[in-house]
Order: sequence, then C-alpha cells, then structure tokens
Amino acid sequence: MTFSPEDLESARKIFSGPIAFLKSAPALEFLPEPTVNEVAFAGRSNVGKSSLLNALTNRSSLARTSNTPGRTQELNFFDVGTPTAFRLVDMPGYGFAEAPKDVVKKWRFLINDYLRGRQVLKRTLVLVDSRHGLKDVDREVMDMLDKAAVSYRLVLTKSDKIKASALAEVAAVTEAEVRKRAAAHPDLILTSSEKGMGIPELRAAVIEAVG
Ligand SMILES: Nc1nc2c(ncn2[C@@H]2O[C@H](COP(=O)(O)OP(=O)(O)OP(=O)(O)O)[C@@H](O)[C@H]2O)c(=O)[nH]1
Ligand SMILES: [Mg+2]
Repeated sequence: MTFSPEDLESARKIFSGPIAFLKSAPALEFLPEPTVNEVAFAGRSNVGKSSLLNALTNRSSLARTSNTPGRTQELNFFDVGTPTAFRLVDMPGYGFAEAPKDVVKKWRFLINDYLRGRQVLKRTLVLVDSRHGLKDVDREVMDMLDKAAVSYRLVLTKSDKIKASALAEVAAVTEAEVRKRAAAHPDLILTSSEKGMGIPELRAAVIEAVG
C-alpha cells in the first residue's frame, strides 16, 4: 500500500461528498447507461461487500447489510459526486450454497455477464474473509477475470476478527497466490469495516482505479 498523504486526503474528500443510490438491476437489461466509470464489489456471500461499501462512503446504511448470507440480490449502483464522477456497484455474493439452485444460477450469470461485459468497469474488488482465505469459488472468479482481462484487486475483510499474527500469515499466502495472476493487482488491502482499518487506503485505491 503506497499512497501518499495527499492521495489519501483527496480520496477522503471525494468520499465525504455526495453519494446516492441510483438503481438496482436484477438483470442485465436494467443496467444504467455506461456513462461513467465503475468499481464493483465482488466476493462470497456474507464476506462483507455491503458493509465495506458503507465504511468506504462513511454512511451506515447506504447499502443493506445482514447477518444472513444472500442479503444483496441485485446489482446495486451508487453515484459518487454531483455530477456523477463514478459509480460503486454492490453485487450479490457468489458461492452461497444454501440458496435455491435456480437463484444461485441466476446470480452467477448476472455477476459473470456484468463483470465480463462492462466496458466502464475499471476495477473489481474481490473481497475475501481474513479468517478463511481464498476458496475455490474465489479462484474460479479470478480465473474468469484473468481470462476476460478485467482488472481486479484482492481485499481482505473482517480483519478485526483474527489475531495480527494470523492476519499477517493469511495476507502473505493470499498475496503470493495473487501475484501469479495476470489481471490482479499485486498488493492486497487489509480492511475492517467495523474498526475502519484500511478504509482510507481502499478509498485511494478506488480513486486510482477510476481516475
Ligand atoms: N466484525 C466484523 N464484521 C463485519 C465486517 N464486515 C462485515 N461484517 C459483518 O458480516 C455480515 C455480512 O456483512 P454484509 O456486508 O451484509 O456482507 P455481504 O458480502 O454484502 O453479504 P451478501 O450481500 O449476503 O452477499 C454482517 O453481519 C456484518 O455486520 C467487519 O469488518 N468486521
Ligand atoms: Mg451485500
């Protein structure tokens, strides 16, 4: 993580300005017009995508969060800035085994089609729970992103839930794996939506991606 104090401060300013929910897209035909750049939040169900979006924007309930996996069921678009400078996209989780099969399938197609086909998508944040590390379902998504040459960056979530030593270990293992991948940013960002850890850096990383 190598952001200057100026980068961090200008990112903080942008995220403390106007941010508003634009729309939910339950299917590709409902996507907003691709008029501005986008950054998407992807990851397994319950990994903390919606919570991280709220922490990033410093708003407690912009995106809906829940203890129960499967809370976010559509692609949710949020406009940053007036006029809109770029958009954040909160996505349904993948790898949610308990949901009905047809629902899982529908989400998978929606997520994959959006990620592969969206020209204005500048970077996908792939969120991974610090306690669990990378799972095969994450690797499948990274394979897909590598193949489609969609730039992505790994973000460890819920870092407050494990000890610093365990966090350092999972970060090292994850980073080593990520560095072998074609479309991945080589550096991870370690975050906690609960404690605010890594949030200023993640804001700067978003600005870097859309800038
Ligand atoms: N301790 C801790 N809990 C967190 C953190 N981030 C999220 N959570 C909790 O994890 C649960 C899931 O968070 P969400 O943000 O709804 O997760 P999601 O990835 O959007 O989930 P889906 O929309 O269902 O795919 C909630 O109970 C959050 O309060 C964190 O940084 N620390
Ligand atoms: Mg969610």
